[in-house]
Amino acid sequence: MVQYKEGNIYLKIVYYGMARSGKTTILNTLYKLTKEGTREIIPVGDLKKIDRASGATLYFDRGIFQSKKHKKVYYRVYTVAGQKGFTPLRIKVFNMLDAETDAVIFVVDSQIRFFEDNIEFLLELKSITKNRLIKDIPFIIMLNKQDLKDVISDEDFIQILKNEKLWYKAKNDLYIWNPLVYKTCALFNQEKDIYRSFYEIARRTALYHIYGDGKAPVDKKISDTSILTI
Ligand SMILES: Nc1nc2c(ncn2[C@@H]2O[C@H](COP(=O)(O)OP(=O)(O)OP(=O)(O)O)[C@@H](O)[C@H]2O)c(=O)[nH]1
Ligand SMILES: [Mg+2]
Repeated sequence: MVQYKEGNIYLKIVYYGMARSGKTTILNTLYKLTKEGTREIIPVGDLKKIDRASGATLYFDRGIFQSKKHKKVYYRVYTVAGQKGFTPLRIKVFNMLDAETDAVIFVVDSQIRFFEDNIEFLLELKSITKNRLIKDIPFIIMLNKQDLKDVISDEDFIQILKNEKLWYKAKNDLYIWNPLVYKTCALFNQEKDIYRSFYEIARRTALYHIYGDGKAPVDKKISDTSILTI
C-alpha cells in the first residue's frame, strides 16, 4: 500500500518467482544500470541482501530507488526467496515488510523443463494476492533467461495467463492493463529489457495510484495517453 512519510511517497514493487529464476540478478543489474545516472530513477544507498553464501536468497533483497523527475517518489523494490517451503517468508515479504505490496513483476525461469514449477509459483501468487492482480495490483511478466536454449515463448505464457484468468478480453475495460510479457536476460553484460520492464511497472504503479485511487484506472482518456509519471 502506498505510504506517505515526511512528505514523500513510497511505492512497493516485488519481484516474485521460483528459485533461481533470476530475481536477485535482475535487481543487481537494475541497480548497476540506474547507478550510472542516465535513467529516470536512481538508487538511494546500497542493496540490502539476506542470502546464503551460495547466493540463494534466504529472506529478501531490497533496493530503494528515487524518481529523478518527481523527487518525492520512492520505489521500494523487493525480491522474495524462491525456494519451495519458503512460502511463509514470501507472504511476510509481500504483506508486511514496510507496507503491503503495490505491484508485482513475475519472474519466470524460461527453460521449458521448469514449466510446471513456474505455474506452481503463479498459483501461489494468485492465492496470496487474493485475485487482486491486474484489478488492484499492477502486474507484468519477465520471461527471464531467454539467452538459454529450449525456452518458453511469450505466446505459450500468455496462454497460461488466459487459463488462469489473468488476461482480459479486448471488450473488457481492464484489457489495457493486461500484463506485458518481456523476454529478458538479467546477466549484466548481456542484459535485455531489465530497465524497460521496471520502468513499465513503475509507470503503471503510479497511474493506478494517481488516476485509479489504488485500482486499475479505466477512464478511456487515461488509457489513450502515454503519461509518463515515473
Ligand atoms: N543464463 C542466464 N542466467 C541467469 C539469468 N538470470 C540469472 N541467471 C543465473 O541464475 C542463477 C540464479 O540467479 P538468482 O538471481 O540468484 O536467482 P533468484 O531468483 O534470486 O533465486 P532465489 O533467491 O533462490 O529465489 C545465477 O547463477 C544467475 O547468474 C539470465 O537471464 N540468463
Ligand atoms: Mg534471490
